[in-house]
Amino acid sequence: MSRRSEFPADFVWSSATAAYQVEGAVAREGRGPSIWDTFAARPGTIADGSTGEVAIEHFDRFAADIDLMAGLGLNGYRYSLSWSRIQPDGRGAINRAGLDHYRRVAEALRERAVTPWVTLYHWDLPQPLEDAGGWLARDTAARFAEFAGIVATELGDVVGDWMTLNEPWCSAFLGYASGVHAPGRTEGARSLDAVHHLLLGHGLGTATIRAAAPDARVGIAVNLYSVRAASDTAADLDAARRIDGLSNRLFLEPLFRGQYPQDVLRDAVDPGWEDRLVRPGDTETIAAPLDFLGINYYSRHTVAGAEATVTSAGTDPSGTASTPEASAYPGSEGVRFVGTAAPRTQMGWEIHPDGLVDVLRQAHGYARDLPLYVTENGSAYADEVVSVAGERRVHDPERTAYLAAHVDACLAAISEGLPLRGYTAWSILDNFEWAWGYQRRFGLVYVDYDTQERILKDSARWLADFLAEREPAAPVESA
Ligand code: PNW
Repeated sequence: MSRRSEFPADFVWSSATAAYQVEGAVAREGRGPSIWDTFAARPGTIADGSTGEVAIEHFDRFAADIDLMAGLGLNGYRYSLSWSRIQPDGRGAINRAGLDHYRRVAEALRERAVTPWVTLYHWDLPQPLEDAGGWLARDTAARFAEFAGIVATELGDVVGDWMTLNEPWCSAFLGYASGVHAPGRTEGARSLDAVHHLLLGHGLGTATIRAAAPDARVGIAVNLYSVRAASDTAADLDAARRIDGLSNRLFLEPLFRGQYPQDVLRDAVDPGWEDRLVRPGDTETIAAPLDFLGINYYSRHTVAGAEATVTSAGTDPSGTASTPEASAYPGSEGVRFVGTAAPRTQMGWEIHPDGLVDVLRQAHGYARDLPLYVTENGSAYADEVVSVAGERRVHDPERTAYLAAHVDACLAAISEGLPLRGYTAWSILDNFEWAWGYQRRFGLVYVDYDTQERILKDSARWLADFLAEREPAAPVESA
C-alpha cells in the first residue's frame, strides 16, 4: 500500500460531483430547464422513476459539504456549473443569481484551502438548445463557447482550473445513440455529428476562456477505457480496435493530432461525413493546446467479434436499456463485451486498477508534455447504514479496496514517469446516478435520502487516514 508522502507534495487530492446529480433546487433563482429535467420526467427513463429535482440539496448545503471535504483533507473539488442557471435559454440573457451562487461556492472552497476545478458542461444542456437541435446542430458549439466566455469573464478571478466538457463520449453516444441518457435520442451514426460538435464546442470554448481569463488553465475530461481482445483471433483483435477507436481514439486523435481516426470513420459513418461536418479550421480549433488532460477511468473492456464463441456474457457499460438496435457503438454493433473472472462493482463494471496505468500511458503517448489528472474514479456498492455503539456507520470494504488499489496505480504511473498530477474520487457524496437514479451509490459519504443526513463511510475515513498519514483504523481488505 502506498503512502501519501510517496506522491509529489503538490499532488491534487480531489473528489467530484456534477450539478444535476447533486444540486436540486431546479426551479430556484431563475434556473431554466435542462435536457436532464425533461428526460428524467419522461416515464421509463430512470430506473427508480426519480429525478434530480431535490437530489442531495447541494445547492443549499454546499458550505457544509465543503467542510466535509476539507475535513477529510482533500485539497481539490471538481464540480460542474449548471448552464441553465447562468443562461436559462442557453443563449443571450445572463441570470446574475446563477453566477452569484457559483461565486459563493468558489469562495467557500478557497476559504477552506480547497482548489476549485470547474467543469463547464457535465451533460445538462439547456432545453431550449436541444429544441434547436441539441449537439446534432453546429450552432450548439458556438453557444457553448459563448457560455464558457461569460463564465470565465465573471469567475476567472476565483477559479483558475477549467474543464470544458465532461466525457463527450457519454454525451454523444449515450445521449444520441443508445438513448439511455438525455436527450434520449437513438440516431445511430448521426451521433458522430454530436461528437464533432462537442469537440468543436470544446475548442471554441477553450479560446473564449483564454480570451476572458489569460491565466486560466484549460483542459477537458474524457472517459477512457483499457480495452483488450478476448483472444488473439483476427475477429477479436478487430473488435478491440473498434472499441478502442470509438471509446478512446475518436477523442484523443482530434484533440491532440488534429485528425479523426480514419478506421473509426470507415466503420461508423458514410464516406462524405468529414466533407459535410468538418469545416476549414475546425480541426485546428479542436486541437488547440491545452494545459492538462483530465481522464475519467472506471473499468476495462474485454471484447470479442460477432462470430466468436464466448459463453460468459459481460456487461455493455452503456447502461440499463441499451439494445442492439440502439447501440452506444455505432457501426460496431456486433462486438460483444465479454465477462472475465475479475470482480465487478454493482454497476457490473470490471475492477482493473492496472487499466488506469494503461489509459494514462495511452494519453501520454498523444501529448508528451501534458500534465495528466485522474478527474474521476470510483465504484458503486449497495451500502447499508449500521449502528455501532449508537453511531451510524457504513462499512464499505469493497469501495475502500477499489480506492486504495487505484491510488496505488497512480503511484505506479508516477513511478514509470507519467506526468500524473492529481487524483479525483467519484464521488464525494452519494447522488443521482443518471439512468440509475438513487439506486447506485458512488459516494465516499453516504446520504440518507429521507433526511439528507451525511454519514462518512469507512472509505472516507480510510481516505482521511491516508491523507493525514495515520495508520488506518481497520485493516483494508484486498481487491
Ligand atoms: C461518469 N458508461 O458517467 C460521469 O462522469 C459521472 O457523472 C457518473 O456519475 C459516473 O461516471 C459514474 O457512472 C459514466 O456507460 C456513465 O460507460 C456511464 C458510462 C461511463 C461513465
